[in-house]
Formats: sequence, C-alpha cells, structure tokens
Amino acid sequence: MPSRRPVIGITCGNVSPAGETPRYGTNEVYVRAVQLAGGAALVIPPGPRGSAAAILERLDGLLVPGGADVHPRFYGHLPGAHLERTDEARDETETALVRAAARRQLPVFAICRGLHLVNTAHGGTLYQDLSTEMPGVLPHRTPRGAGRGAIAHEVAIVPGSWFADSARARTLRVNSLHHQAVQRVGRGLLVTALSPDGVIEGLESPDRRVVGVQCHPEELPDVAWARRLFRSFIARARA
Ligand SMILES: [Mn+2]
Repeated sequence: MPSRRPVIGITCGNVSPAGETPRYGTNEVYVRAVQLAGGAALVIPPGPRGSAAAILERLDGLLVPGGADVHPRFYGHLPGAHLERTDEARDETETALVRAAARRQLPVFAICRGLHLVNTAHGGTLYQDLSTEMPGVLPHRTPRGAGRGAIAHEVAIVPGSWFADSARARTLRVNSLHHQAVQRVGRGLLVTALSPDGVIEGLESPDRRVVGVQCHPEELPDVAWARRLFRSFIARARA
C-alpha cells in the first residue's frame, strides 16, 4: 500500500444549461479514476487571478479534464461558425494553473479539452471544428447513444513516450469524444500519438512532467491500459 495519497486537483467549470442557476461540476468518472489509482481528488472551480499559485501549493498533481471548447481568444483566433459552448472563466483559471504548475514543476495530466488547454497555454493553436476544417477526417465524435467508452479509431503511439510506456502499447483502439483538436503544437510539447488521419491524439513535455491524451481513459475503467495511464500519473505525483 502506498504510504500516502497524493492530492490531485481536478479543474471544473460551469455545467449549467444557459439561463439556469450557474453550477460547477465535472464528470464523476474523473474523480473515481483518480481515487482508484491511489490519489485523493480535489475539484477546483474557476477562481480569481492570483489564486492559482495558492491552490497549487496544496497539490501534488493537476488533472485537466474534458469539457467545453477553449475560447479562441486564448490562441489568438476569432470565433468561427462551428465553435460550441465556451467557458472563459474556466479557460482563464486552467491556463493560470497550467503555467503555475510549470513554475512549480508539478505533474499535469490533460485529457481531451485538457489537452487542448495545455496546448494553448503553451502558445499552441486549435482546430475549432475538425470535420469542417479538416475535410475527410475520420469521425472523432462518437454519437451520444453509442456510449462514451465506444471505440472510435486507432492511434499510433510514439515509442519511448510516456503514453507508450504507460499504456505499454505502440497502437491502441481508443474512444473519441472531440470535435476540436490540436493544430499548431505549443512550445516545449511533443506529439506522442496520431490517429490514421493525422489528428494529434497525444502531447507531452520531454521530461514527462506534462502529459496528455485526446481520448478518454477515465471512461474505460475496465481497460488495463487506461487504468495504467492514471496509475502512472499518480505514481509521478506521489514521487
Ligand atoms: Mn480522436
């Protein structure tokens, strides 16, 4: 048994439909995946400028999960016709947390929107809508009825990356619940996985402090490689 559970911050945002009482939340599966892997989960709401550093002092790791589209102003683009729901308070807070985590050398694990946010926080850009901006692209957004664990496409993983070593695989069949994707890769990040159509499905820093995947391992609790990604991240946070 580990001697202690590392405290893992999980960012969240506004999850209320427009017009209803604002409410913060994140999917339960992120919390459960962190807990199952040996971490103590702490959900972090959007907060004022300056709170990021104070919060990070209490954390051993940061999970940046999926969610709404990153607002294009965070990567210097104008909103396009296919941009969906955004949450700029969350964008602001997560960007501050990711940058403060770099200053503190705190481990970061990013999933889906989290991958996009980490990329923009490092100066990268995004496709606002894959199917209209990359004609001929595979379906990357599984219809709601199919379930969030449904396998959508394969990914080829770069050997020697954290993703390959943690998953113990060179190729994987993954779920896919995104309509946005990494466009230009941010400074200091390496591509670690691609789908057959060339969509970026993983990024990490060479020192593996920042790691991210486009798929949703938290939705695959019965799949060994998916559990290993969380265990690997938690082990790093504990170290
Ligand atoms: Mn995909």
